[in-house]
Amino acid sequence: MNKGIFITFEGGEGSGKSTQIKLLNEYFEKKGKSVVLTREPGGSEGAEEIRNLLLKGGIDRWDKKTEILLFLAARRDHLVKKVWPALNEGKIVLSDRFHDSTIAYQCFGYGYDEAIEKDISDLYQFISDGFKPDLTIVLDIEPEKGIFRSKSRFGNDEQRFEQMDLSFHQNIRQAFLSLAKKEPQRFIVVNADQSIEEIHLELIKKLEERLNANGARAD
Ligand code: T5A
Repeated sequence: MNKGIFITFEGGEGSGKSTQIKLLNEYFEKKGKSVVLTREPGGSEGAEEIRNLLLKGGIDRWDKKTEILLFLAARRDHLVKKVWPALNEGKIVLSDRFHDSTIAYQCFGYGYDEAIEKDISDLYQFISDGFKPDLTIVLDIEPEKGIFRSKSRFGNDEQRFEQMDLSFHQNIRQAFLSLAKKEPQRFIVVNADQSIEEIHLELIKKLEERLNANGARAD
């Protein structure tokens, strides 16, 4: 099991995850690596259907617990149908968001809730048997700047979470930073308030150092 490398990207809205994933994909492909790009919510056929339910519509479309169950159902389908098969074939899987987003958004976004955190942790164990990413890259940027970038894009109708107020997004930023502090061996934090090229270079440098240290060289 898990001969490949599973790398997840996390961060607030518009922090540049999709942009950096594409650049990292090109970087790995130049080295002859076989890479799978994916995202959450979504990534598999069934999970993409659930994505539409989650990201479109008004803020109050779902109550808190229904929302969590939908994210976790989508994650299970994504793991079973796409992530685990690719890892078993020795591929590098790059995912735009994964379970840390559920902890940050559903557990800290609306204000920290200890009971919800415990429930999310139990549900995650149920759907994943404790499986975790090998590495998680957090693109860190002030929420105002990220949301501005995200909203300037044309034709994006998946804005359910972007409509939340600023304190929601500030809670999320702090949540990602504290998750990174708790698990420094899994997380890499990159300053996302730089040019696209500068972020890419910082990311590659930190990633290579970490992969070498973990004995999982990517060259
Ligand atoms: N969610 C998700 C949960 O609540 N719980 C969960 O468990 C999960 C998995 C996903 C939403 O669902 C929530 C979180 C999200 O609200 P999404 O559409 O996938 O929705 O939203 P995001 O992941 O936030 O994706 P975005 O596309 O909005 O942001 P990205 O991918 O971080 O940013 P990117 O690369 O698309 O860039 C945004 C814009 O900025 C430009 C790009 O060209 C683009 O126009 N840009 C830069 N501009 C200047 N300088 C830079 N360095 C730039 N980098 C990119």
